[in-house]
Amino acid sequence: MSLENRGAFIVFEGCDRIGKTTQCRLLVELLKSRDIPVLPMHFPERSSHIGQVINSYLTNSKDLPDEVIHLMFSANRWEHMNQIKQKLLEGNTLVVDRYSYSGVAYSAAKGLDFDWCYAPERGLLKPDAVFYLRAPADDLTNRGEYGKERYEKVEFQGRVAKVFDQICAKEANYWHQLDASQSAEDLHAQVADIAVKLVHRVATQDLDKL
Ligand code: DGP
Ligand code: NA
Ligand code: NA
Repeated sequence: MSLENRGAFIVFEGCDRIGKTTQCRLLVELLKSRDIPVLPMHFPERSSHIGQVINSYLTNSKDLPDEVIHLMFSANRWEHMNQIKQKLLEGNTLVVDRYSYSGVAYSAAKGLDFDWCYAPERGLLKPDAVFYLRAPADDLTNRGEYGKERYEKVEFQGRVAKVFDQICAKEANYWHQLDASQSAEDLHAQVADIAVKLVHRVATQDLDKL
C-alpha cells in the first residue's frame, strides 16, 4: 500500500451476546491473511482511568447517574480519538467492537433523550461502515445465559435493539444490517465480502466526522 493510503474504520454494533466479538475476530484474521494491516479495538476500553470507572459501573460495584455514565462512555471514545486517527492514517484498518451507537442505544433505552445522547458523540471520527448484527426478538430471548453485568437483561436488551433499529434506518447509507441468527461462518462470509471491497474503496478517501 502506498503511503497516502489510509485504513478503513469498521465498527460492529448490536445487543449483548449477539456475536460481535466472534465476528470482529474472524474479520481481523481474514484481513491479516490478505496482508491488510489491521488492528482490533473494543469500546468501552476498560484499561484507562475512565475505563476503570465504566468497568466498576458495569459490574455493579459503582452507581452513577445515567447522564454521568453516558458522558463517561463518550469520554472513553474521545480519549482514544487521536490514537484512532493516527492508526488509520498510518494505513491500519480498525475493526472496532462497539462505538458511539452503543452509547446512544443503551442510554436512550433507559429513557434519556435521543438527541441529548448523540450530542457528545458529534465530532468523533465517523466509521466507513457499521455491521449491525441483529437477531429476531424471540431469538434474543432464547439466547438466555446473559452474564451478570448491569445491562444483561432480556427486557432491557429488547429496548436497546429498538434504538439500534431506529439508528440503522437513519444511517442506512453506511450501515449493513445482518442476520445474526445464521451461522458464524455464513455471517462472516457476508461481512468479509463487504469489508474487503470497503478497505480498497476508502483508501484514498478523507476521514469524516459524526
Ligand atoms: P461489552 O464490553 O461490549 O460487552 O460492553 C459492555 C456493556 O456496556 C454492554 O452491555 C454494552 C454497554 N455499552 C457499551 N458502550 C456503551 C455506551 O457507550 N454507553 C452505554 N450506556 N453502554 C454501553
Ligand atoms: Na457485554
Ligand atoms: Na462483546
